[in-house]
Amino acid sequence: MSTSLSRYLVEQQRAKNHIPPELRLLLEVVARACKSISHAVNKGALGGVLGSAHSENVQGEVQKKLDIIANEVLIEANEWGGHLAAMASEEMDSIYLVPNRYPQGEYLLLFDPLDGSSNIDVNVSIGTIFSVLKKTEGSAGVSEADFLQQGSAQVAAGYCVYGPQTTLVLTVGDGVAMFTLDREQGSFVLTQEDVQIPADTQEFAINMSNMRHWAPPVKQYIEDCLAGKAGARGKDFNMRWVASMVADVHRILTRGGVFMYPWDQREPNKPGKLRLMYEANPMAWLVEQAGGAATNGQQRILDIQPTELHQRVSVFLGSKNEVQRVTALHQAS
Ligand code: P6P
Repeated sequence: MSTSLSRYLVEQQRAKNHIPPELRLLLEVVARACKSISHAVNKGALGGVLGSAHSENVQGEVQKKLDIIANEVLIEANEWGGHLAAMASEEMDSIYLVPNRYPQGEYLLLFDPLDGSSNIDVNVSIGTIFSVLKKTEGSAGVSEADFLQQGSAQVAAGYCVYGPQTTLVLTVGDGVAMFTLDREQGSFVLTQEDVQIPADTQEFAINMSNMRHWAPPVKQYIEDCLAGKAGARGKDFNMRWVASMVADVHRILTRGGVFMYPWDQREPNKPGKLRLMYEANPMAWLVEQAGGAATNGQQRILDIQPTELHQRVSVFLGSKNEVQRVTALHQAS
């Protein structure tokens, strides 16, 4: 008898008293929204959903039609349920308060509705990343300040990768579980539990075209990897770069590896490209829950105290021993 996402969450709530009913409901709604997004993504050109929306998001990036569709699906699915106080999205400048016509809840939902959207039009895996926080106890109303919590305060985090399979990957603090969408039943089915990332790896993920812009510790780490068996590492390395964080992180959760998006001198005032609140934090928690590590080169990502909703961060995550090695190179520089 296969285990559905709903049954897994009920067991997490009942057997382990791990998640309250409101959080279980929220996660089931997010999963349903991801199913709808998967359906829209899978239509591709047949659904008229490819290409640019000819608008820009808060990051100044041109939005794809599917970026906006995915954002709207998540807002509409989650605003009426009574479990949320507000939402935040890569695609929206400010937080989205649950309209007064609906009951307010205690949870805050943050998401990148469709990460990797440069891959949409070329049919390469993309995904939805989400993070759940609780509103500050007793605070009246809700503001952006309620969202500015360390990643260690997350109560749930996950992503849904829209690839050859549509797979939802989730943690509520009790390890990482993977659920594959059974399109005939229309439900997510548990296909892996207690995901573990090997502590060592021979595979790194970074956009090598930026090498001349990196800081010395990153250059040193990658040069050692490229030197292979004859070099300091004494082993050969392979490289992967999908340019879709969800796809690269899914590979690392599945077989190990190290993912890096470091600071570079092209935009020296930006700590990195990826966003802390709805990309790095949820991925960092998932990776740590699977026995891996995640730092910004200096400190644990989950310990970073946010100051802005859309702030960016350098990211080094994956196989623990590799993350520790590249982090030690930064700390020694
Ligand atoms: P580059 C996608 O746009 C994204 O935010 C991540 O999903 C991905 O890892 C990264 O940017 C790719 O960046 O500079 O290689 O295109």
